[in-house]
Amino acid sequence: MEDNLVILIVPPSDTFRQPEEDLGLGYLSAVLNEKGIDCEIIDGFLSSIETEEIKNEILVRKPKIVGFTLYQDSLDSFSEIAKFIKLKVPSAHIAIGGFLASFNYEWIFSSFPGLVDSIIIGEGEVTFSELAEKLIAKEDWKKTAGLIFEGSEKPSILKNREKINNLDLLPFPDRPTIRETIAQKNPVHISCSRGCYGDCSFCSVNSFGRLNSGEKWRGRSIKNIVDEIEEVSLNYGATYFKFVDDCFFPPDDKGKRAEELCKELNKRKLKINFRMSCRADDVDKKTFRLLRDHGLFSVSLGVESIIPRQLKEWRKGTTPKQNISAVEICSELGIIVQMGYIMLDKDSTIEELKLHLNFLQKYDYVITKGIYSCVFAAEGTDLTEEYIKGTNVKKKGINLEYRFKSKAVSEIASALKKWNKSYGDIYHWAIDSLSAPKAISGQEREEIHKTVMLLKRKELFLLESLIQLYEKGDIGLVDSYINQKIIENRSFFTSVKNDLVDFYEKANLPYKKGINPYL
Ligand code: B12
Ligand code: SF4
Repeated sequence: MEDNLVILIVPPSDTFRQPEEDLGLGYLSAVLNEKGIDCEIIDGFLSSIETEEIKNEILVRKPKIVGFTLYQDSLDSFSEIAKFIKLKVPSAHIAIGGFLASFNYEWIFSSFPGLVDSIIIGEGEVTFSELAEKLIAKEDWKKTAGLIFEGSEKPSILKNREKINNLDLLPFPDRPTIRETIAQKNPVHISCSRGCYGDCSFCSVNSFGRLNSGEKWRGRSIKNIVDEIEEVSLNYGATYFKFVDDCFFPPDDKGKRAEELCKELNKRKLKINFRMSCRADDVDKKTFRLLRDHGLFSVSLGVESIIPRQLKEWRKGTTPKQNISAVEICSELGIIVQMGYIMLDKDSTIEELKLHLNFLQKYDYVITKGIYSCVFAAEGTDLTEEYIKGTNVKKKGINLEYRFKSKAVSEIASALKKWNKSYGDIYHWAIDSLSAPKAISGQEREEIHKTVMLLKRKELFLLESLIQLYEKGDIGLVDSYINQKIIENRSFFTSVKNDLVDFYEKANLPYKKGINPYL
């Protein structure tokens, strides 16, 4: 047993999503190593390391602590590895963390009895390093704030764990997979801030922030961010960056942070390409022109809807006008918009569907994640709390399923879902290079954008036809209509698939197929 060794694992995932750097574990590892505790990361997802190989590594190294980050699509590989550890290296402490673990701790303890020693709730660095120090010193770890264990009391202790207020005090994250990341043409991740000042009821980021006490939005200083960008550029030649924070801007910023960033990049003569996420009401032309001129080529924009009812119920805090203006500004500036958009919820009506359709048709050049988009009631969110009180909902594992109130909407939603199930893999493949976004040239982006538009327009035409069927009084024909369309379009999708194979080969982009567990 290596008395001082911590191994952090991203288990292999069975998913259509393409792997990217895991900054969460990178930060945990950097903090532990800084404290003199040996910490290594095995990214089974990104590095395609099979569970057998991970088990072997653990058997040979016999770590003191094994930490896992969990997603729904990696639960099987996690439980296989954890069972092996309990059998072969029983002295190792198994800790898990991240969003899924933080919101579903009761379900985890009951689904994997005896496998998990502790679950770290919320932000991990301080809690996990305290836990590791106590375990190494053989002290009682059970009173550590911010964690929970099987049989422990409900997490009133969690409230004691403060969020890290000054993020500049954190070391830069360890990046054991950076060479692979760049070779896979993935952008290098940078976390410029944590949390979001928004309060959307469906949002996991919002509820995750409430698991620990402290400020909602915390930003690193621009100097600290650019120091890291510079270091990664110089050491590894990285030029494409993904700012993974959900909201680059602090509240009431009025473009100040963007100006500061651009000034600092100029001062150091750093020429980078980057993507960021923000709210629609953070977009103004002057700021975004400046950002574009300093490398912003893509923005993940939380529009969600243009229906006042939905924006209000979801506490989005933006108006349809602000949402539309943000999309128009980005398009005018030639910035790709990866638009967060949720068309359906349990109260959706046909009239609302028509408004969505008009909007999506008018601004069809934005990238969306497929025509079937339905509000996801994630565990821990206010929306889920509210839905649970309703009668049309049932729990399936850790997911909440609900029915649509309108029969017609329900028929159309099922048809769209069926369509996405049939061809969603091709759609996802097509948008991935734009939505990740991959480190490809502007010309390649334009080329793949054309393919995405072909697919998207087909989906929008389909939605229009379904609404027309309803208006003609033929809602009963929706299912047979979609079945017919799925068959009719086989050769179209085969030809798009061939184009994608060519494109990915030409652009030298890897792509791993997988299933979408959410459809
Ligand atoms: C980049 C990203 C990805 C990347 C890389 C994933 C990764 N492994 O980091 C990719 C594109 C692959 C991805 C995929 C998915 N993602 Co994602 N992703 C993000 C994003 C934008 C940033 C992650 C990040 O780097 N954060 C910054 C770091 C510092 O924070 P962190 O990762 O949360 O880690 C901290 C804590 O969570 C905790 N922690 C995490 N793991 C562990 C483990 C241990 C042992 C301990 C002690 C602590 C700990 O400590 C860390 C340091 O404080 C987040 C949004 C967000 N705000 O985080 C969504 C997010 C995490 N993703 C999400 C989802 C849903 C997914 C997918 C399931 C989507 C899908 N439809 O398939 C897939 C899962 C596929 C998979 N198996 O990974 C959701 C999770 C929501 C939820 N309730 O579970 C988020 C929150 C987005 C959202 N707004 O809803 N994602
Ligand atoms: S603005 Fe975006 S990140 Fe912020 S709370 Fe709303 S959905 Fe979440």
